[in-house]
Amino acid sequence: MSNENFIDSIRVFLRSGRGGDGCVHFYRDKFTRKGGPDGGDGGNGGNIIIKGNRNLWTLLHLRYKKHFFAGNGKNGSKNNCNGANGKDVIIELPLGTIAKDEASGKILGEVTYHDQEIVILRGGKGGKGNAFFKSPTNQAPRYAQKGEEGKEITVIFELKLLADVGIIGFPNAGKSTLLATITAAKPKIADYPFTTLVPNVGIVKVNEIYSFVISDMPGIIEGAHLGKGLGHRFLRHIERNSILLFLIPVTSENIFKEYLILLHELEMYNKELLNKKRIIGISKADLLSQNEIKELENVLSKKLKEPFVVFSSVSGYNVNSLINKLWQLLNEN
Ligand SMILES: Nc1nc2c(ncn2[C@@H]2O[C@H](COP(=O)(O)OP(=O)(O)OP(=O)(O)O)[C@@H](O)[C@H]2O)c(=O)[nH]1
Ligand SMILES: [Mg+2]
Repeated sequence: MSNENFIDSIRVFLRSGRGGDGCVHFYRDKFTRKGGPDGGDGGNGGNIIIKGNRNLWTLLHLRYKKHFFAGNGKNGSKNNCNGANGKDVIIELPLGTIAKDEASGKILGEVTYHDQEIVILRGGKGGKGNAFFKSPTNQAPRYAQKGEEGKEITVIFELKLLADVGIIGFPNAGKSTLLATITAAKPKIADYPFTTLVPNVGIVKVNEIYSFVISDMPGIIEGAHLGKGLGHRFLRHIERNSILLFLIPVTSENIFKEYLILLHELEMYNKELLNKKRIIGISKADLLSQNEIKELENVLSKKLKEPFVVFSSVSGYNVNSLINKLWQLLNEN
């Protein structure tokens, strides 16, 4: 995937509930042989509802659940008892997801804020019981309404993915290798600078339900904001990332200096980039011994205000802890 934002889309089959039938019944007891009509109404069929959830970032959680059936309404009964409504189905979606009717292409709804609920397919209405039809001219109606059928549609959920996390670093820092390690993306990786020419995007699965989007980009070098190297052309992409992951390899001659150069380049390009949440990944930890890693961590924790993780894409060391930190950062306000 060579585009920095791409469309995640999923096709689902939806069926709303059938409405319950109205009931035909006349009141009877020991003393009343010919009571009035008391048949209750049928319950409404369940609706299919979409709901915004700010903790979802992709549609991955729907990959294996493609059919949604809402419950049917119960029939009305005697004593003016109305049938219960059918159970609604609530489908949680990331903010920004659009629901489209596949057949007509019509947009049925778009979730834009947390907990927003939109009914995209109504259940059938429950039928009225015979009590409802009683009138001065017809005191004993012998009929009731049937419940309405549920409806069936195929819907496409579409989400334009913007990378939530952008990986930034000098050429050869291991940005694309990290992307390839934690997502299914297959970016080109090589031991020469400027292997990556355009950003690559991938989805990181945090667990069965949650995932987020990450992208690498061409390496940034000193003077990038003046047009040196390639990175400047893509700096505008990171304006849309909510977290910046700075990648600096343990082989760097001076980790702090490298970090400051990267920060300076971003600042010169657009000061506001420095307001974004930052985390620092120290890559290629497999090139150090456990003792060296401990020492490095000690130094870093004294000098850095930002969260950091020393990790290795090659050995897998601390990769999960990096993913968890990114997830945490992404979800804190
Ligand atoms: N030992 C070790 N080597 C790594 C690791 N990650 C990446 N490398 C190597 O570092 C070199 C550069 O890796 P890339 O992932 O292409 O680096 P990049 O930051 O994407 O580079 P550009 O696209 O050129 O900016 C390759 O030879 C990788 O095999 C790691 O965790 N350990
Ligand atoms: Mg690369």
